[in-house]
Amino acid sequence: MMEGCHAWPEEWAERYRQLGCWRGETFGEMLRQHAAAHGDRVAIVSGDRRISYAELDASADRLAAGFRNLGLRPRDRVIVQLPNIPQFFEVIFALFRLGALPVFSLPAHRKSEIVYLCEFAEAAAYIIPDIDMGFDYRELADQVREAAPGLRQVIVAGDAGKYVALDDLYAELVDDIDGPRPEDIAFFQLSGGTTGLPKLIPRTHDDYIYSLRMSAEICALNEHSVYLAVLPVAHNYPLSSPGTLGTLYAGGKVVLARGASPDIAFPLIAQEGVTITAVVPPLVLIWLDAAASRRCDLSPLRVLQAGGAKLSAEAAKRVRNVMGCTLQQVYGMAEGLVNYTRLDDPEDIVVNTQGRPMSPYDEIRLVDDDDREVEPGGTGHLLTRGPYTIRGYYKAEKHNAKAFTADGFYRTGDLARLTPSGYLVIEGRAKDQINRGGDKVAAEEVENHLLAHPGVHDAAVVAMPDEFLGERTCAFVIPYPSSPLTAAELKAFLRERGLAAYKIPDRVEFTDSFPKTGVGKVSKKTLRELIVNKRNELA
Ligand code: J2J
Repeated sequence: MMEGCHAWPEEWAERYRQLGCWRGETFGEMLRQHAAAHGDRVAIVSGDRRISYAELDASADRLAAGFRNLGLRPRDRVIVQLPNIPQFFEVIFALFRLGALPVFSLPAHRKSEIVYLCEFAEAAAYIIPDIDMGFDYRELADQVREAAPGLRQVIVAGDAGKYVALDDLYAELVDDIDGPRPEDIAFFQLSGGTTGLPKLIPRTHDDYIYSLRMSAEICALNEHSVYLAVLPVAHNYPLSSPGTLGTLYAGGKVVLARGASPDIAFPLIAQEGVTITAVVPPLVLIWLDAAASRRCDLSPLRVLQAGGAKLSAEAAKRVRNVMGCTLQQVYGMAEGLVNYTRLDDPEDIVVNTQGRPMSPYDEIRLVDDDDREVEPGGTGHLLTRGPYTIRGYYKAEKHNAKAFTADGFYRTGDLARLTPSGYLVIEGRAKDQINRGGDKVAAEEVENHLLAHPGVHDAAVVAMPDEFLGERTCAFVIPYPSSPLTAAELKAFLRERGLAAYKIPDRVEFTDSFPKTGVGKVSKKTLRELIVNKRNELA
């Protein structure tokens, strides 16, 4: 196993192989087999472009050769920050073939996140679009290179300017590439984060492909399935639950949307015969309103998945009538464990639970603050272990000691209860994170950026309830007495530091002290109550 990564203990690895979870597949081979079996079938649709399995397979080979010519080697880390464009798939399958390791970053990430990733992962290359959604990623690359001089290559999909053009890299593959083994790390996902710095999640070919196979089965995917990707494709949910990769695993068709609004997504559903798509709760609300108020043909759609944050039962109840399809709740995490309501589950379960584990070999524990099992039906901290849940973050020994139990259970940081039929209901969160409509914000990360401002004495970031996003972020700030600070000034400061926009606090409250807990820590619970009360008074 690669340095800094935690393999499953050998007896567990052997068990997962014997149980048939890990079948010795790799991503490179998976695509190769589809190309051989039905090469002319469409794999990816993007605007007017239709890419067959054979074409995707050939592009991956040629690009792998190009990456190798450029000096990329097996196990080199490559930051991939691409939007929903076909090149995303050509790039990642090329890297998979080569055994180089994509580090998946989101389009919203900016200098602060990318510089950290480049340095922490010791990245050899950074792959970006030219301009997307009005933002010039080449300018971001300029800043990143200045701050992270170890970065060897910047590769651009589109107009590359002074950087390497992805288009120029497609080369002839002259000899076979000795690809990775199934038990090797395939890529790194990013954790939603609870600490000052995001953690890297190493996933193997074996474990991830198992999660794709189970997801595809539960979602009844086959070669006739059409998956619409509206969320950013690099995120674990649209990538694997069953997402784009699960759809390719099943031999189906992936349709890439360049946005999630009904104006973009609904016509694609009708034109391409989309059968399944995945959204976050705020989008469910927008789509329900749009579908109820206009004439649109959503008839091909069989399954609307909602996940990433908790969907309200009220919204859940409306989906079948308004959208004319089955709702599937998905509760998952990039670290592993994914839960689904099943397509034939009764209404009550689909509306009121966040599903049950996808694998019979997922182990679930619900414990109190002292790690003791809670009473049946009681709410507790959710711990999990299984054939596709990691045993440790990359190079994070100190954090791993807290985030995993001695016997390898991952502490999800979520509070949940189990129904008598074994479905999970998410009741809350113990981790210091804000879930902004599916976008995860680590309080400590934002606090550290606020503390870098010379006028800030102390800062505490908490969630405040929000009807649309579920939660928004509120930063409580104690300024130095002599510095007259404004909220606008602080937000601008965070933007200048290159923090992703979704992490900029929605609201800033100035105060001269923080409420404390019995042991003298800042009481975030009291701060959360404070902001709720203040908003109620204003309303
Ligand atoms: C409540 N909270 C949820 C849900 C995630 C599939 C689906 C989602 C993710 C994901 C994913 C929730 N109800 N339905 O990777 O493969 C919160 C929990 C969880 C955290 C994980 C997938 N679905 N959550 O959202 O790594 O707090 O993955 O621990 O981004 O999102 O976030 P992330």
